Amino acid sequence: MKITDAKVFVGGPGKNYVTLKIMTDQGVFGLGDATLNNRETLPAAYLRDYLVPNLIGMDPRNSEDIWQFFYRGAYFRRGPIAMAAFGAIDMALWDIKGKLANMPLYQLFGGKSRDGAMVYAHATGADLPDLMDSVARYVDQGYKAVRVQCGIPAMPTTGYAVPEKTGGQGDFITDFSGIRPKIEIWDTDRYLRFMPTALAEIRDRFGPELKILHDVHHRLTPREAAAFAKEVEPVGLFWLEDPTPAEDQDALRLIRHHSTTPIAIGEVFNSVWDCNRLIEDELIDFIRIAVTYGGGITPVKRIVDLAGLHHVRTGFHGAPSHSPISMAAQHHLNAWAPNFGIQEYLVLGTPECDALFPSDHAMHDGMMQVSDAPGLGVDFDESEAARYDYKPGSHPVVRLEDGTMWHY
Ligand code: GCO
Ligand code: MG
Repeated sequence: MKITDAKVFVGGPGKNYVTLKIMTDQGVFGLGDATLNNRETLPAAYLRDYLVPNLIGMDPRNSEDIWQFFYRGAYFRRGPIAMAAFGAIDMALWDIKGKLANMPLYQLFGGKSRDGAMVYAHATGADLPDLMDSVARYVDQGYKAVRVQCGIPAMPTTGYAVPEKTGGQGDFITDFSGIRPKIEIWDTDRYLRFMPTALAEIRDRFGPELKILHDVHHRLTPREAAAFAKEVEPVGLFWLEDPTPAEDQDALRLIRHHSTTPIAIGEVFNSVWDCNRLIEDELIDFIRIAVTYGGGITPVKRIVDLAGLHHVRTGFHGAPSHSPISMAAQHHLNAWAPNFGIQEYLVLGTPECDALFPSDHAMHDGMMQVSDAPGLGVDFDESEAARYDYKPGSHPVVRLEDGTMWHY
């Protein structure tokens, strides 16, 4: 069996999804996602210029050897651009494998460990009453878990992932007006004075059953994060995410020594070598790596197994930047993983997105039900894809009030 061709598409409804389609001499094709938010053209170019020409002629069933060939063969290892490109190939090869076996991928991993996988939604508010309304809407829809982000009083600009105005909806991260980013102003003291009380009020209003998550988005120092994690212990958070910039694996030790609040880290990781100490030293509770820029199913499944040895559960990244293809890969891992924790999930389900990526994966009452279709269980409509082009966009960047650059 041979790979005969592979095509890369960039575009989508309100997103620049990077979609890889690998064709074979037996008519079976596989799909992969290489979307790297706001840097989408780079994994696409890596695929087109270097990887696809090497793929042609390879046996698509040898997904392990192909992964090693690209990873080891690159010589300069790791990094989100390369790993997103390898990830797309790996997903597509697993998709082909599942279609050849006529089985959904979770069966190839070891079958189902649960009926549905719990997801969390993003509740956001320009201020606390606005956030309460947003949480209530998700609770009414049956969600069991919500991530809560709120505008901070007296902060000079809107904060991370919150709407500018009350009732605002949507993706507050990418600004498609061009590649020059907007600037957000951050003040840690104002955040630390406000957020613990806000979290306590959310717990009071919604009671003990709701799983409440909060994303600090890398903005605190280890000492500040330790104090914050300790202060919010009575709220009983499901997790506190990215309390510090995640490159410094040892920083987590200070937080761990001062608090029992569960910690989730990893959405910016792309290798086991970014998180092996965090896992082996049991400094985190949830690993957030994504199948896309974690290099695909092959390496991420190994991270899940390592995590399972150390009481670390999964909480794969599921920001709207991931296409339904990599989300499907995660749905299959979530159905299988003995140490599954939760899945971040934003309803992509616009009619346009469903038309581009038809699938039977379905969300009911805050639980994801994995599709039983062979492979990943997602299709890609090329005639729909022809409607979209790449649109330049950017994340905001963050500065302190005196102009110092800070972590986004
Ligand atoms: C999350 C993340 C994202 C990131 C985004 C960056 O927890 O979902 O923090 O929203 O900001 O993926 O591209
Ligand atoms: Mg996050």
